[in-house]
Parts: sequence; structure tokens; C-alpha cells
Amino acid sequence: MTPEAVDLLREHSLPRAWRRRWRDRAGAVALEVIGEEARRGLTRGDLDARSAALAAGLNRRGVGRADRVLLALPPGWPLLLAHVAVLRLGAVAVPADPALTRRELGHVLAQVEPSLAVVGDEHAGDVAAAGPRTPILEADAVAELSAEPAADIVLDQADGSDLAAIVFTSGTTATPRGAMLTHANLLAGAEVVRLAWRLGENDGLVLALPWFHVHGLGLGVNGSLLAGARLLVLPRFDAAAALDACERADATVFFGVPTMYARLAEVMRASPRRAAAAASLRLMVSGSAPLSVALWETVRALCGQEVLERYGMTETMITVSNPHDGERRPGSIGLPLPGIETRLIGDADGDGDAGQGELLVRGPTVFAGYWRRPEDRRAVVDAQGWMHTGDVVRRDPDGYLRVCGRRRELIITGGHNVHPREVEEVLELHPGVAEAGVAGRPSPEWGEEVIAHIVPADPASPPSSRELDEWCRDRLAPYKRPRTFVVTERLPRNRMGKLQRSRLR
Ligand code: MCA
Repeated sequence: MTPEAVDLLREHSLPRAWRRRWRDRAGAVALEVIGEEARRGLTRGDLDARSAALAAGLNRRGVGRADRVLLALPPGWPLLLAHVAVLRLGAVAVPADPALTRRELGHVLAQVEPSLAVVGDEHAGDVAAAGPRTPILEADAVAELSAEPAADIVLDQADGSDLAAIVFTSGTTATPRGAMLTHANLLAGAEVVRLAWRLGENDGLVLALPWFHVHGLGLGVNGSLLAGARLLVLPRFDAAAALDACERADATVFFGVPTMYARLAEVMRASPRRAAAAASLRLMVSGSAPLSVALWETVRALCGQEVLERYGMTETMITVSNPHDGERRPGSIGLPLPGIETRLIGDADGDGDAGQGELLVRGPTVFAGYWRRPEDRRAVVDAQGWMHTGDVVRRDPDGYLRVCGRRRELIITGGHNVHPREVEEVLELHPGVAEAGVAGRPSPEWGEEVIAHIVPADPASPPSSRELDEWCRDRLAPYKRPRTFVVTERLPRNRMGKLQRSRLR
């Protein structure tokens, strides 16, 4: 499918495009944190001046071009300033979930060897323990450095091919890998969002997504700043609080994952006022996991919104979306976006464009590879530049696409990707576990829930679910932890001995 011709890279880089917006209407609010009394937010002028001061401060602490900077902070103005400062400096942002366990953090730090870790006060201890050699900058120091007078430093020099971010994602390997995104990738992803959903100066995005994934950071934050829209940020998702934010006159758009829509629906059912708040928005977008037709219909019945479903992945940012102005079809991810090529490859025919098959994507949003694993990129991006997504997609006669299967054994829970092997490895370290098999089980709230089947080391005294849960609590981020443990005699395997995870569902 040939894309509509647009130049997604015409603005050169995000920092340059952002600065053009910020010089114009410098007094306009760029970010407001909902519920934060002490500080009303950042204007565009603040963002411009303070990100430059912070970039100079980071530079004085030894951060130069191409150096990695870990960003493990909750959503808010210190994280926004740090993210912008890192990109303006030409350094590489490595966003991380502040809720990662020490084991998980240690893995990220060992892989990327950051020159600096910017962390929330409550996580400084964990980062220090996980990576004793990593210098740490706490949120208070971000505030101080960003308030210093303007320094004489050259910024905004990065080119499209320069590395801008490393975003960790679960895919085909047991340990999450860092997807390398260039400045061109980030710009193209944000530009697609701006164009496709008509984001502009009059918009206010209610954003309750985490900022360590492409969804919240690459589309929500970067897209809003590029469009000149206002960010109305909730540091963590709460359905009632999110709808109260939507009630504000300046709120116009909401981005979320299906689990959030399930919770919004519950609250709207109980509160007509909050349903009216959702109805007042001009656009609600869902992504990161399939939105069921039933939930789409429920939301429409409650507030009249036809949620716009779109599709993307960390390695390709965003590629397919239901149209802003045309039909939004429930159960479909929509049509290929302008500037992005797509193709479906059936199992039988190697190079035709089938009506059903694995979705392939090519264009400026396709990532530069996995950090320090060059061979892994060759496994997913072919010689012609097509990213093989691993998702099996069917095309309706009029071109709308539907995801109908996954070729890899990934679990998507609450919009987070979890690779079963990572969880199995943690369980198999438990002295009472001989073998573990992990899979996703369908769940109305989470999309899928992680479940674990355990073969005990001693069948006479299998470990209790509580014991296993506590074991996982210390080693895995909350969304990776199995919700159910099933003790079994043996795991389903094929004749070659390969674990058949689909039979565990
Ligand atoms: C948390 N809990 C879970 C899960 N997560 N239980 C089952 N499955 C889960 N996935 C449990 C916790 O252990 C806890 O239980 C209780 O729920 C509350 O946990 P909490 O962390 O407070 O959860 P939450 O805040 O309610 O989280 C739900 C959420 C969150 C808001 C939907 O998961 C979320 O923000 N998801 C978005 C992820 C995202 O941004 N994905 C984009 C990646 P207990 O109390 O017993 O401990 S994909 C992407 O970026 C690509 C580009 C794309 O296309 O979008």
C-alpha cells in the first residue's frame, strides 16, 4: 500500500521545531500537572529557557552528545525538562519505569551505561544500589540547574540520523531490549500524530499514560509539544480524576490504553457528570492493545465518543490509525498513516501483498535497531527496510486493517508488553520450582492477564501462591507479575520438547 505523500521530516528535528513554537506565544502554558498546587506549570517560554539552562547544567556534569541519560522520574515538569534538555544537547534519553525492581534497573544500567541517571527522590536509593557507578541527579537538582541564568552553549544541533532515545521493550527475548530511536524517528512519530489527529494550538491533551513508553512520551508528550498543544498531566492514572480533568474547558483530547477505557466506563456509568466530561472532548484515542468491539460500544453508549483506535509499536512508533474525519470502525486499527508504507505478507506467498498476513511497515518511524544487538535488527527488519511486526492482520475490502493474531508469544497486559520467558526465568530461580510456563489469559479489564503454570521441585510440597507472588514482587515490575499460579505435573510440550504456551491459556 503506497502512502499518501507527505514529508514527515520537514521540520528537521523535534528540538528545532519545538523552539519555533516556543518563541511564538511564549506565555502560553505548555504543561500543567493536574492537582499540583504549588506550581501551576510551565509556559513555553519557561520550557525554552529552563531546558537550555538544564542542558548546560547536564553538560557541566559531563553529559555530551551521544551520551546516554537514564530518566526514571514520574510524569511531571522535572521529567519534561530533563527529556527536552537531553534531546537539545544531542544526548540520548533512556526513559525507565520508576517502579522497576533493582534487578530490572540493574539490567538497564548494565546495558546502556548511562553517563547520568535523573531520578525521583524516592528511587535514588534503588538506582544507586542497581548501578553503583552511575552518577545520580535528583529532581531537586533538576529544579536548581534549570533555574540558573542562561549559559553560553550551542544546542539543537542533532541531525535526523543521530540517536535520540533508547526505549526498553519486551519482544522475542527473555530480557527487555533497548530499541534505538533516532531524531528522525521521534520527529516523524510526533508529526504523524499532529497531522492525523489534527492536533493544534487549541488542544489540551489529558495525559495519564506513563512516560517510559512510546505511547505516552513519543506520541503524547512529543506530539503535543510539536503541535503547540497543552499537556494536562496526571502523574498516575485514576479514572475519576482523569474525567475531572476532561471537564476543564481547555481539555480537548485523551489518549489511553483499553484498560483505562474499561475503568473510565465504570466511572461514567456511576456519574452522568463525568460521562458528560468525556462527551465534551473532541477526540479520544486508544492504542497499545486491542480495544474490544464491546468496550468500544460501551464507551459510545455512555458518552457518545467513537474512540479512535490506532496501532503502533516501540520499533515503529505509530503506523496505522482510524481516520479522524472518516469512519472509525470498531475492531479495526484503521488505515495506514500518511508517509508510512505497509504490506501484508501471507505465510504461503513470500512477496505478494496478501489480504491477510503479517503486517510489514516501512518509513521514517522505523527504528535504528536494538542497542548493542545488531543481529537482532536483522531478524525483524529485512534488507529492503521492512519491519516485520509479528502481528497478523486482515484487510477489509475497503482497506481497513484488523489485527487477528500475534506470531510471537508476547503478552499484552494493561497495554504493557511482557515476554513469558522473562517471567519464567524469575520463577525457575525459586528453589521450589522445577519448571515454569507463562502465558496470557484473556481478561476483560487487562486485555490479557499473566498466568503461570508451575512444576514443583518436590511434588509433595509445592510452593504456595503467596510465596511465589512475594518472590516475583521483589524481582518483577507490578504488571509482569502472574495473577494466578497453577501447580501442574508437567508442562505441555511438542514432540521437539518446545513449550507450547498457547495451550496454557
Ligand atoms: C498492575 N496490576 C495489574 C497489572 N498492572 N494486574 C494485572 N495485570 C496488570 N497488567 C495490579 C498491580 O499489581 C496492583 O495490584 C494493582 O493492579 C494496581 O496497580 P497499579 O500499578 O496502580 O496499576 P494501575 O495504575 O491501575 O495501572 C493500570 C494502567 C497501567 C493505568 C492501565 O497499567 C498503565 O498505565 N498502562 C499503560 C501502559 C502503556 O503506556 N503502554 C504503552 C506501551 P496490587 O495492589 O495487588 O499490587 S506500547 C507502546 O508504547 C506502543 C508504541 C503503542 O503502540 O502504544
